[in-house]
Formats: sequence, structure tokens, C-alpha cells
Amino acid sequence: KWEPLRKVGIIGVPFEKGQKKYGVSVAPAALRAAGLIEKLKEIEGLDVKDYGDIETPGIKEVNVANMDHLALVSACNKHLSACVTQVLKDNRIAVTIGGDHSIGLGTVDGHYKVNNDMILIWVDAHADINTNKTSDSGSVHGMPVALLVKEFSNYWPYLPTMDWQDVVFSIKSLGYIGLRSVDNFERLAIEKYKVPTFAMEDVEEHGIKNSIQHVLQALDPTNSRPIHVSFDIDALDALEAPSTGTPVRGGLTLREAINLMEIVYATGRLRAIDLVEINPAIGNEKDRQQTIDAGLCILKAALGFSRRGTAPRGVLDLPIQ
Ligand code: B3U
Ligand code: MN
Ligand code: MN
Repeated sequence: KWEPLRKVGIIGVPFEKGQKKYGVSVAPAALRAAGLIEKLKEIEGLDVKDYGDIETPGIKEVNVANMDHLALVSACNKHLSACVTQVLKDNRIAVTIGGDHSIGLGTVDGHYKVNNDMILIWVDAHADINTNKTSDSGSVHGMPVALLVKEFSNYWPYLPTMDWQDVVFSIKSLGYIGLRSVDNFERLAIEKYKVPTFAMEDVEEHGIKNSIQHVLQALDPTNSRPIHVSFDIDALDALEAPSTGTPVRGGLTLREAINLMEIVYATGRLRAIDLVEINPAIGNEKDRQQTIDAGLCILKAALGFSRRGTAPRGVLDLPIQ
């Protein structure tokens, strides 16, 4: 029987070279300034440890066709992977604050090293499963899933600087929620490998509760595997989270995202969360606050905050005059 783990470790990753816009690297500082650590500490019974931000050393670039800044992406993720492994070995849920979504490479690699039976729920408007052959952008934040899964090894050339990565995670352990901007070859991959996917059309039909439950059930029918949720803030509707690099209209409401996280929390099996692609440099002050606040609500829901409220522990009556 699984019980929610009540200890978390926070890792900030001020990294933005997986995409082209300035600003995602500011998100860890912006979330901290908005009270991230304090707000998580307010959650009843939650032990929060801040592991700080990871640094990416300046490094010599390599040239790989249609793959921007591979050497930097690789160096950042190698370091991040080791940090996530450390947090999990400290028996804490690894909460990684990006940064762009290329950092999903390091978080999943680091998680897999501790829990090789983990399942991965990718919550995103995009599928992020392009190779450098199928990508229109050359941005690695559209490729992390393709880099992670062993079934894709034939689709990649030799990638210099990436030797540290053991490509052992299986696409059979992956599910998607929230998709609504999927490239042609990405769709082919989802169909070829039968990835359990609740795109926005399916969320529409089944509701968010059944959608996440179906994905969890499909990946893990016996409810026995640790869960990693990689949450791209652009899964939310562009009206709910405007400060992000590639917003797409018609996405999840914040209520749906909170409910999804509450359901994952309730399994007791959540072991890692990534929150990525918040870009505080996009939009006005209200957009920024709204997006950061949405991110905080999502993390709180994943870590046991109850919208019903929590009665004081061990207290049976109201204070008497
Ligand atoms: N699929 C496109 C667009 C994209 C992916 N992820 C984001 N945008 N945020 C690509 O570039 O691969
Ligand atoms: Mn993404
Ligand atoms: Mn996205």
C-alpha cells in the first residue's frame, strides 16, 4: 500500500538554450520571489528542502544538424540528472523548476536511475517527441521525449557530448495529457508505439479525471509503479498561463490541472515533478503573476494541498472563551 511521500526537494534549473526566446531561465528566481518555498512549507505535514539552482558551465558548442546548443543542453542535463538522483536517494520527491522542457531529459534520466519501474506522464500542449530529422524548429525542447526512449535509438545519429546518457527508458512507460499542437511525425510516433494519449479532444470527451485515470491504468494496471509528471505550463490554456514561449489556445483550465495533480497525489506514488516553460519575460505584469500563480497552484495540488481545507491536527474542538 502506497502513502504519499511527505518530503520534497526543490531543484531550480535556470536553463533556456533548449528554445529560442529569452526569459525561461528567470523562472526559478521568479517562483522563489513569489514565495515558492514558503508556500510549500505551509502545506500540512510537508517537509521542504531547497537544493538551490544548478549551474551550467560555459562550454564549447558542437555542430549537429538541426539541433541547437546540444552541448549546453547535454551539460545541463548531465548535472541535473545527478541532482535528481540525489534528491530521490534522500527519500524526497524531486520537484524540478525549469527552465525549458529540454530539462525533462535530465529529470527522467535521474529518476530512472533510482526507480527503473517509473512511469512518465507528459502534460503538455506539445508532444516533444521530434528528432532532429522531424523537427521544424531545431529546438531541443521539442525533442526530449525522443531522446529519452530506447525505441528511438535508430532514429538518431551519434550525438556528441551525450555519452553520459543511458537510453534505457521505454516508450511503453509514457503517457500524454493535454496535447493540441502535434507535428505530423510526432502523431505517427504516438500511433506507431500506441502511446496512451488524452489530447484535448479526449479530455473534452472523458473529462480530466477519467483521462488521467485511464492513462495511469493503461501504463500500470496494478497501481504499483512510481510516477513522474513532467508538466509544461503551456498545457494550460493560453488565457490561464500567458507567460510562456509557445502558448496554444484551447488548453486545460487551471481547475483541470489542479484536479489532475490531486489525483496523482492521491495515488501515493508521485516521486518526481517537473514544472517547465514559465517565461516571466513574456507579457505584462498581470500575465506574469497569473502564470507564476498557476504554477504554484499546480505544485501545491501535487504535494497534498487540499482545496477542502485541513482541520488542525489532533484538535477536536474550537477554542473556548
Ligand atoms: N513541435 C514544435 C513546437 C514545440 C514543441 N515544444 C514547444 N513547441 N514548446 C517543435 O519545435 O518541435
Ligand atoms: Mn514541453
Ligand atoms: Mn509545450
